Amino acid sequence: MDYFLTEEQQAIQEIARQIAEEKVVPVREELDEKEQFPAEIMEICGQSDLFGLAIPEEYGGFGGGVLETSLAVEELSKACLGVSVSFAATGLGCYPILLFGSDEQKQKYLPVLASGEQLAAFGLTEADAGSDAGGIRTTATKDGDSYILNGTKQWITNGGEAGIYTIIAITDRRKGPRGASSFIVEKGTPGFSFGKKEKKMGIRASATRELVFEDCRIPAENRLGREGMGFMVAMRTLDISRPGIAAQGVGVAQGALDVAVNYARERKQFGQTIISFQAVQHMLADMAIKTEAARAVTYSVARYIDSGAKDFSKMSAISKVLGADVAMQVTTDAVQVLGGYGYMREYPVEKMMRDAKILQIYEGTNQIQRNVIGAGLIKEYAQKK
Ligand code: COS
Repeated sequence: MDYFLTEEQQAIQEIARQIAEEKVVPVREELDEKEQFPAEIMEICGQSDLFGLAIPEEYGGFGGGVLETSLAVEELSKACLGVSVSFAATGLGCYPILLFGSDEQKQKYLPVLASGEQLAAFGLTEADAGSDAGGIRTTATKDGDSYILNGTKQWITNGGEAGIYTIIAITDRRKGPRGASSFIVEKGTPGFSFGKKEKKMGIRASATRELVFEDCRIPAENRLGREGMGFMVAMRTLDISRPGIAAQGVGVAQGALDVAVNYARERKQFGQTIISFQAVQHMLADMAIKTEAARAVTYSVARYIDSGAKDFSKMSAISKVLGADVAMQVTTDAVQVLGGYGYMREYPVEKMMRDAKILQIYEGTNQIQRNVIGAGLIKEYAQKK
């Protein structure tokens, strides 16, 4: 299927595919088993300029957008979601700076993120504020030319590994979500520490930690946008990053489909390869239908955002739901096609199935996405009247 990618976009795909096949596939099982952060692979992604794909050229990036990032994420995800999310989380942490940073903030932080010298992370979620992102309690109290941060962020991807963190904290509790603001916090700032690494069902190569702020003083110039814009910063960041989750879904689904088709071509039962049975062919066909549909929607939404569209919350959520659900269904079916072998660690599909589950949960559960889609429908149909 030709998606009319430019030569540059095809080159990005090829670079990411090569890293995935040569550097990720050989170690993915070990990274998963040992829960080991893929630091060397992140360095290779940096050397290959993949971290700068969505960063403008004037700040040391490639000047692409959501589509270029999605292409790289998809290729890495075919091999290992734990690796691809470690890569993609830097993009998530970077978007608040890209979208709302001043020129000085962009000059200071984007070049080191584009080169991969530093990784980034995004800190919104707290123990009591997951889906209800407006319920965060971490505070940022103004004190002269500084803000003092107190509170704990939970389940932060790249926590401890990243050098640069974009954090949402409350500056005025009385105003609810309108009282939140966004800040850049650097690793090593006194009063900023990390909790233990979480033990997870899947994406075990990625690092998930608490971010702990105890009277952590940061310069007021680290605030992104105006006071009170923090919830909007978070929502806009998630709107633009969610097609990346869809791309993770497309990648892991394709990876699982590849394993399932190749296995079915080799595995013999009742004197013939199991792919010759219509029951198996139909399963593989359904897996292919879903994967291709999710890919088409992901690329379309990415292109729509890159075209300069202003209101893309609904389409972004649609791509995320579809990509995540397809990934869960296709990886589960891949395990089924491989039968008992699929359930064993000797084949990669059981890991793919464990990894895929998070896609329906993080960056907004698929239930929250449906709320966003529903709100979008209500708004659109009200405007049509
Ligand atoms: N872009 C810009 N502004 C947005 C927005 C968006 N996509 N979504 C909401 N807002 C604004 C609203 O317009 C509203 O502004 P006003 O107060 O000026 O009217 C404000 O933000 C609050 O919006 P709303 O009332 O819709 O907020 P809710 O508390 O109902 O929450 C959801 C909305 C559930 C969509 C939000 O909390 C959410 O996305 N939750 C999931 C969080 C998530 O993805 N977590 C993953 C962790 S990060 S990896």
